[in-house]
Amino acid sequence: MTHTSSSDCNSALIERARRCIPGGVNSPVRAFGAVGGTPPFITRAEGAFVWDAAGRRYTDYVGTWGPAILGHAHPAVLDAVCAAAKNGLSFGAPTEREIELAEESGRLMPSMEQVRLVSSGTEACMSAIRLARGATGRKLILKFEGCYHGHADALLVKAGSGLATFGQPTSAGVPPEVTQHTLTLPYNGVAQLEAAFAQHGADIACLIMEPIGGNMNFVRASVEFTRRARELCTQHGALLIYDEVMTGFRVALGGAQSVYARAIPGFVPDITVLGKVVGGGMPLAAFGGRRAVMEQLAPLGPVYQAGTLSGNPIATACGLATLREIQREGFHEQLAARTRRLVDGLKNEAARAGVPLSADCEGGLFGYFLLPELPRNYTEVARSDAQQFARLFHGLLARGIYTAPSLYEAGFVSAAHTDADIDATLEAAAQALRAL
Ligand code: HOZ
Repeated sequence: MTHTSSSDCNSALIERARRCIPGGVNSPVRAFGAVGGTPPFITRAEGAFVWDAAGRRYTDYVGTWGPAILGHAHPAVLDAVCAAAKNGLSFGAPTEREIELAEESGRLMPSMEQVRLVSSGTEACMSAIRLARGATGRKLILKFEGCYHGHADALLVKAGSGLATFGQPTSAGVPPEVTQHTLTLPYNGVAQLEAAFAQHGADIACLIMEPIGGNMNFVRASVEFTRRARELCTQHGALLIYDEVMTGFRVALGGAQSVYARAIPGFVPDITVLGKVVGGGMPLAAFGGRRAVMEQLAPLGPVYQAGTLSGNPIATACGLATLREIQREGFHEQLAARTRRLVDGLKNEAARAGVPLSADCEGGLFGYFLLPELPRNYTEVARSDAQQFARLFHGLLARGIYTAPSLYEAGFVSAAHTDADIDATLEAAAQALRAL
């Protein structure tokens, strides 16, 4: 069945939303600014599908931007959330489930001897940076172009999707004094990384990186780049912060750090940042690392960090139920196989349609580019033809396939996507690619 993306219902809603919410949305990429048209207003989600206000069903590859690894409204997760809600919504006091979630996360990612729970990826990254600065007594932060670590002031420099999509290299409202201690380098640039440490090594508090750049679509850090990042941090006494908000529990049960540890024996970050899957769809994120570093946090240490909703009982119930489900035998193998089937299929269909397309995936995370070769950094991603991407996006949406409305965003497959769903997606993609 063919759909149109701008139904009367959705158009009426976005017009109404624009009157009372800036741009009509509560997070910029949802406004479809980069692709044009009207965003579907979602009324319901179940399994691999979302439904809009006009009652149209879409196969969903946004997956609420990552948390929905089990698919939407998984029964075991819903049961856990409803049971928790009956006992109260928020206590602002310690609960046993916080311990369970910290223990479980640390068991799956042993680099995290201790874990602190917060409410969003932005908060987790911001707190991890403060911790690294407090623990090292240094000021400089090293980050990479196209990597997004939330919207804390000091991190809004060349930060990929959202900013990239809207052509803002940084944000208004952030004084230069606030970002003067943030050094930004090209992703995968080993020589530039070495030069930065040679020049500033003694002042660098931390290097923060996405192991797979998921806010410039899907760009892998090379093994050599990751190895050098680890070695240089160790050599110069800087902390390596691995932002696994997108990759954590999604690309593998042990996160991207377990994937890179296969190629770099003994590889571990100093601090890991988690979000999305760890909260299963509720506002929950975390950061964790070695005990000696984590114990710099208040109330034990001098680095202050706090939150009324941190470790919220509903969010921890949701996260725990999700983490338990993804530990079922063969979960990630099957998820990876489905994602691979999608990515290989897209490449085949593009080749048949004569459209240059490259694509990559790891576990349940994927990306595709209207470029003949996979890009290695933000500059190469930005060579994509944004208009052609928008046409492909709308070709898919009109055929009931909901993908990220920006060429700088990654895609997400869930355990609820069946082979038949993937095949139907590929059939829609074949038509949309031929129509380009
Ligand atoms: N930060 C997300 C993009 N990488 C957007 C989240 C949203 O709009 O929900």
